Formats: sequence, C-alpha cells, structure tokens
Amino acid sequence: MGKQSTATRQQNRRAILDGALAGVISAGVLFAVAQLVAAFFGPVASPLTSVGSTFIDFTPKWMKNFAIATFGTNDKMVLLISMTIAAALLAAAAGVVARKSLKAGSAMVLGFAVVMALCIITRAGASIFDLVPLLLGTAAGLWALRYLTPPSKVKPHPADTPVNTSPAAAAQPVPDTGPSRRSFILRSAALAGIAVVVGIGGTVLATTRNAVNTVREALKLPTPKTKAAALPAGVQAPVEGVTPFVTPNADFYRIDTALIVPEIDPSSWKLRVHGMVEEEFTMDFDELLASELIESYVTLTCVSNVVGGNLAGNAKWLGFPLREVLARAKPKDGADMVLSTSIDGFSASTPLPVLQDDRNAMLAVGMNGDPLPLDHGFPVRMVVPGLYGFVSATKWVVDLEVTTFAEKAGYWTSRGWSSHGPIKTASRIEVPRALGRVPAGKVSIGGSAWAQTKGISKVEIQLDGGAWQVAQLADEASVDTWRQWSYIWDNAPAGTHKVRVRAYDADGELQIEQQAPPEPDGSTGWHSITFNVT
Ligand SMILES: Nc1nc2c(c(=O)[nH]1)N[C@H]1C(S)=C(S)[C@@H](COP(=O)(O)O)O[C@H]1N2
Ligand SMILES: [Mo]
Repeated sequence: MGKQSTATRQQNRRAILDGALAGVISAGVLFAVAQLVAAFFGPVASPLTSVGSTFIDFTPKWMKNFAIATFGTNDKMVLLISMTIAAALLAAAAGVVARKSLKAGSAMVLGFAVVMALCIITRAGASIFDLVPLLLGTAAGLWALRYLTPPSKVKPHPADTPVNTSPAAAAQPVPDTGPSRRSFILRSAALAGIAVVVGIGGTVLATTRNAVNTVREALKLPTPKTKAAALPAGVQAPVEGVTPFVTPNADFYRIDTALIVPEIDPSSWKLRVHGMVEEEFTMDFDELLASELIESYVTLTCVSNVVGGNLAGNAKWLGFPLREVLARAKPKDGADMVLSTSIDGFSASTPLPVLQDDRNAMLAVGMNGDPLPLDHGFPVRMVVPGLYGFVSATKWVVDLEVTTFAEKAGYWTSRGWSSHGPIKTASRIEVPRALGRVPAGKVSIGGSAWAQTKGISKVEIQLDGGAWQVAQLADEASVDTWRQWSYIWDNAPAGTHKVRVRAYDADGELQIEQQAPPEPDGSTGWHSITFNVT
C-alpha cells in the first residue's frame, strides 16, 4: 500500500507538472498568434498591450508612486515582467485543471479571454475589430491545450500500478492511456518552438509595418519665425559633473502611461479644436508646419519628482503658440480650461488663461533641433512653461476641448491628483553626489534650481548646519528654464559633511521648507545630502 501510494504520488506530481507546462505553452501559443494578427491592426488590438495599459490605468496611487520611486523609468519593464509571471501562473493553473477536465480548463482560458477582451474594447479608440487577434489567438490557445492534454483516462486499476519503486523503476515511464510521455514532450517542444517563432515574427512585423520612425527621420522641420535667443555663455555652472544645461533628447526623462509608444504618421495627424468655442476646426500637420513657428527653451518638470529628484529636463522646443490656436477658435465666456487629449486616451486639464497669456505655451513639433522623438510625443505635443507635465504636456496630442474645470477632469485628476499643477520652486544639489567622496581642500558644490515663469533670483546653501550662504548663480537663459548655481568651499576639512540648498524666485519668495510628498500637487522641502571629504 505504501509502495503503491509513492508511485501514485509521483504520477500525480508529474501530471501536475505536465499540466502546468501544457497550460503555459498554450498561453504562449495564444499570445503569439494574437501578437502576429495584431500586427495588422492597431496597437490596442494586442492583448498584451491592452491588458498592460488597463492595469496601468487602474494601478492604485500608492503602487504608482512606489513603482516610480523604486524603479524610476524602468517601471514599465517591471510591470511587463510581473504581468508575464502572473499570466504564466494563471495559464499553468488552467493546464493543471485541464488534465482533470479539459472542459473546465478550457472554460478557464475562455474566462481569461473575456477579461482580456474587456481590456481591449475599453481602450481609447478601440473598435470591435480589435478583438480579432484575441479571438484567433484564443482559438489557437484552446487547440494547443487540447493537443497537449491527454484524453481523459480511466483511473488506472490498482493492479496496473507498478509496485517496484526502486529508483531505476521509478524513473521508468508509467503506463498512460493517453499519448506517451515522449509524445507529450515532443508536442510541447514543437508548440513552444512555433510560439516563439510566431511571437517574434509578429513583433518584427508590427515594427516594420509601423515605419513611422523612418518618416520621422526623413522629416525636415521649418526654421522658426522667431528663434530662441542664443544661450548666454555662462548658463553652465563652472562645476564638473553638474547636469548639462540643455538635456540631450536621449537623456530626457520620460513619463507616460503608454506601454507601447503611439506611432502616428504625421500625414494622418489631425488636431481637433472644439468645445466652448465660436469656431471649431481641425488642423493637420502641414498646416501646423506652415504656421509661424516659435522656438524657446523650457524646463519640463514632473509632479512625481521627489525633492532632489531627476524628473526634470530642459530642451529647446519648436512649435506653434497655443495662444494663436485659441485666438482662432475664440473661446466662449465661462470657459476656464482646455482638456488636451492624446491619441492613447491620456488627458490633461490646463487653465485656459495660461494658454492665452504671453508665456510661450505651444504645440511643439521639434525638440533640440530634431522632430520630437517618438517617446516624447511625435509628431505633436504640448509644452506649457510653469505647469507640471500631468496638467499640460500632453504628448501625441490630437484633441483640444475648451471646457470648464467644473465639467471635465484630466487623467490624473480623476485618479486623486490635483486638477491644477503650477510648478513649485525647487532646488537640488548635483555635485558632490550624495554619499560621494571628495578630496580635502577646495570642494566644488553645484546644482540646479527652477521656478518656471518667474525665474530664480537667489540660491543659498548651508554647510553642516551653519549660517546660510549665498551661492553663485550661473547666467539665466530665460525665466522658463532652470538655473544653475555653484559654491566653492575653500578649506573643507576631512570627515562627513552635510549640505542643504534652498532657492528664491524672482519675487523673493523662498522655496517651501516643509517636506511634502509628490501627491497630490508636487513635492516640497529643501534638498540635503551628506558627503565625505577624505
Ligand atoms: N500622452 C501622454 N502625454 C503625457 C503623459 C502621458 O502619460 N501620456 N504624461 C505627462 C507627464 S506626467 C509628464 S511629466 C510629461 C513628461 O514628458 P516627457 O516624457 O517628454 O518628459 O508628459 C506628460 N504627457
Ligand atoms: Mo509627470
């Protein structure tokens, strides 16, 4: 009896492992086929993309904050990996159940498919046809599950169970009424191989079909009517290691909810301007480029930036003033907000007056002399000096609705963040690095400060809790950009030191000392670091 149950247990364990493997491979087949077919549809048609994006939209606030704080801009990679693990576990469960009852296992797969269908169909811009890849994928996945699941077997008669449990005997195949072990392995390997090839093929096909990058590279942007003023020679603080004053496009921070970057061919781009306006209109890309473009340096900042954080970047933007767009639309009395919407459904609420005043809020097409990178909103995004990105900097923008704060809310506002987001005055220490080591003697300290639309008038630092001392300001490029500062500590003694920084805007207003987290409308607090002089 004991001997028999050892064999049965072993058989059960193997059935579970085989079932799990069959489930995972079937899921692989499902996603691979769906991915291949999705190459002929829009990105929302890919179940992977739509499920991931839906997950991002429903991510609780604390988890979003945690993900950005912990993984920074790797947060999407982490999401993809966690989703893959979760999907594999669910698929394995379905495979194990299918061994007991193919019907029940298949029903589980169908259940997952329904959830994925809901994710797809509720994406912005999705149509019923976007379900085709999932449908075909699910059919293939169900077939694979059946192919890998032995026909339900008659419970082996106790007499059939091997009684010899010596290690050699235990390793021998246990008789099965279904396909033999070898046939199962062969089938699994074949299907896994096919899934990998089809999945990779589908992904490659999707990227070559979307040749938007090629279009972007060939695009020649017009020269602006009004060029940005040349940068003063001294915008860069004379301290080695401080951030470059102009952030190269490749290093510019990226924050968005897009799992797959939208790929918009400029020839199909249109901006719809509507809502509480005298004159609704749409504008295409050629019309935008033919308009009188301006150029200006603006420092973008993310509301999720923590004290001392690096979710800020400074670029020379080329674009068309939103002031002019709105002058053409003629907003009606009572309107106080413009809701800008991206092709992927993200939206931002920007106060109407901010887009009409003389700051250079624009529909940007160029970034540091190049067309916008795909990641940063190609072909058109908004850039609004003085407001955090979540209420102003809509990338891949396709729709401007003149409305009211009472009537509408942007993407993050409906998820607990503020409806308004003026950038708070901030300063940070970039050199020395936190916990870094520097040689004794002359120690250079430096960093950046910003108070967009006002400008920075003074930066002070405090060493080891002593008196606040005025730092040297680098030249100001414009009130819309950050400003660098530096301080030379002449005789730094060996040991651990603490430095703090604080900035004043052009009105003489001191940066807020009170520590506050990013949520709901931007962090506050004076940045401090410790470093070692050796
Ligand atoms: N379409 C779209 N636009 C978006 C976002 C987004 O999630 N989707 N995020 C906004 C936020 S929160 C910020 S801080 C800026 C970041 O712009 P960047 O990625 O070019 O630095 O884009 C804004 N525009
Ligand atoms: Mo942001």
